[in-house]
Amino acid sequence: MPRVITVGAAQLGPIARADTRAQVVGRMLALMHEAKANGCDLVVFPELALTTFFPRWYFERPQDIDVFFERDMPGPDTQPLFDAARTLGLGFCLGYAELVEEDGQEGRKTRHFNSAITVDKSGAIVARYRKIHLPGHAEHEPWRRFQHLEKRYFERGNLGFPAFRANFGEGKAGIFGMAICNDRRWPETYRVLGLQGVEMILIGYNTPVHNPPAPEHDALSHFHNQLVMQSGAYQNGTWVVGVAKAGKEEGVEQIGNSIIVAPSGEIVGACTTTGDELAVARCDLDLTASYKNTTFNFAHHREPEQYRMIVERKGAVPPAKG
Ligand code: ING
Repeated sequence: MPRVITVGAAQLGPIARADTRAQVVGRMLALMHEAKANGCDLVVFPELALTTFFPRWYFERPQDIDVFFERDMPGPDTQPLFDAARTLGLGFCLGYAELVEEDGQEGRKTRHFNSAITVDKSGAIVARYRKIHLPGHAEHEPWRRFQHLEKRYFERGNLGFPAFRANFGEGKAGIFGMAICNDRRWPETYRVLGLQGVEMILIGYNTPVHNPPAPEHDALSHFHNQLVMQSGAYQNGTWVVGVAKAGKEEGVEQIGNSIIVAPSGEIVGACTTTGDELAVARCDLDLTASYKNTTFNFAHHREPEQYRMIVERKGAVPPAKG
């Protein structure tokens, strides 16, 4: 029996700084009910889905920053999402700002991560991921039209890129992975998951149209968004679901372009607005075998020894003589 999972890309439109968690969770619950009505087994929400994208502003005081973080997951504001998972029989992937007391090199301290969890149909958290590729900068850069201070507000993720088994109903079990926003631009993200046999990668993002360090790329923001996820899917024989926080949010235009990509690299579902919108696709996880067992049969065709030699040779090509 084919392992077909019906997936909803649950794109969110702008979230204002003044919007409460309850207001946002209400919008997410509406998308979960719509997903259920469309036969979904799993919905994917964006990165930092509970609040406005706060790294666009410079804050100094911890109390101004920590208001955007969740100390508990589920907490009182997010418990309705977990209840809905159970009552509707619908899994979800949620991106959020995670504040946690955790041991590290410097002993036990408060840690701040840009995180995502996957919750199954019973309402249980089955996997957690913490964003590794943190874009932007750490200090205030007033020359920018808006800031991108992820390197200031988050620590680099410390969980690696773990693929995990999850089950979204009878005959709907597979190997999943998560990534967050800028992670999707790096081929290593997909390959590290691909080497673990991943069959579907769940990605949320907040992507401004304008990239202050490289405004010449702005017109290509949709193209680059699709390029990286389509190539990551094809080159690793996996489904990829990319979901935006979209629209003009606190004055900053963010791309929508949420898409569901097949292991062929083809886009099989897409949002066409920049608001709250659900795109749905039936995803046959067994389709991944058509690529994993042929073109991208890593055991037969990949040459890790050759790559290792190049990596160990290190450094760029030496300058031309003379
Ligand atoms: N946002 C952006 C992203 O990687 C960015 C940052 C925008 C990088 C445009 C390059 C170009 O989609 C997050 N949150 O990572």
